[in-house]
Amino acid sequence: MAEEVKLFKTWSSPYGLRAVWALKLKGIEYEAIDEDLANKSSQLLQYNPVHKKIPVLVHNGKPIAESLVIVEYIDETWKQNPILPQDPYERAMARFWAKFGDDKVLPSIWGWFTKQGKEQEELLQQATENLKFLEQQLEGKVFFGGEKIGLVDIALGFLANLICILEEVSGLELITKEKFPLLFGWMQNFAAIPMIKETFPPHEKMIPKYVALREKYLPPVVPPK
Ligand SMILES: N[C@@H](CCC(=O)N[C@@H](CS)C(=O)NCC(=O)O)C(=O)O
Repeated sequence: MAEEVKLFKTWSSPYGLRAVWALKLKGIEYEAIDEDLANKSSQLLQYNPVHKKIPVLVHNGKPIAESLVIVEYIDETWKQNPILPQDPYERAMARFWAKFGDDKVLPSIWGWFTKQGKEQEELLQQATENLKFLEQQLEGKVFFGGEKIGLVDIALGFLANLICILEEVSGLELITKEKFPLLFGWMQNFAAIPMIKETFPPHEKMIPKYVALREKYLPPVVPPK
């Protein structure tokens, strides 16, 4: 029986990209359905009634939500090109660092991008501390997964696309070659993989999107009296 694989995503979502990368790594054909999150489809609401978010993978009619859950499902369903390590301890560590990306790295970077003044300085400190942990994880490795990309690379891959956009829009620097040589090199290596590069949302569309997002979240500037 032909497999039915559908992926509900958006053109720009870093979470959606995780599922795209996992499917591509496995060589699985799928139908991509780009959602308008301002006007969610009834199918999305039916498939992910709990969070009402993308991505959702639908495999032979069965929906799976949450990007990291989807990536693990893909890895367990199609065995070629493993994403998670075989060793139980290494698997646990990969899950730990992937979760660290969502729990700590992403919120601190988002805060740094959308705040100003003292609050922003504090978030920069938090983000720097988190990024230092990632830098340590890359010692002696090309990718977080070693010689090949794995779960942590897929979980954090959004950094390779998004950081330069956040830096350009804010006019600030976050991940420089001087401060984070290994992470900087990893971003370049990851972004250079043809299968990854071709999926990155276009820079010229991302810039206005993130300019608008920053304006939405930044507090209004009060003119001095
Ligand atoms: N933890 C979720 C986060 C997914 C997520 O935040 N998706 C956003 C798009 S980037 C979304 O669908 N937002 C719609 C909403 O919040 O209404 C995952 O890893 O899949």
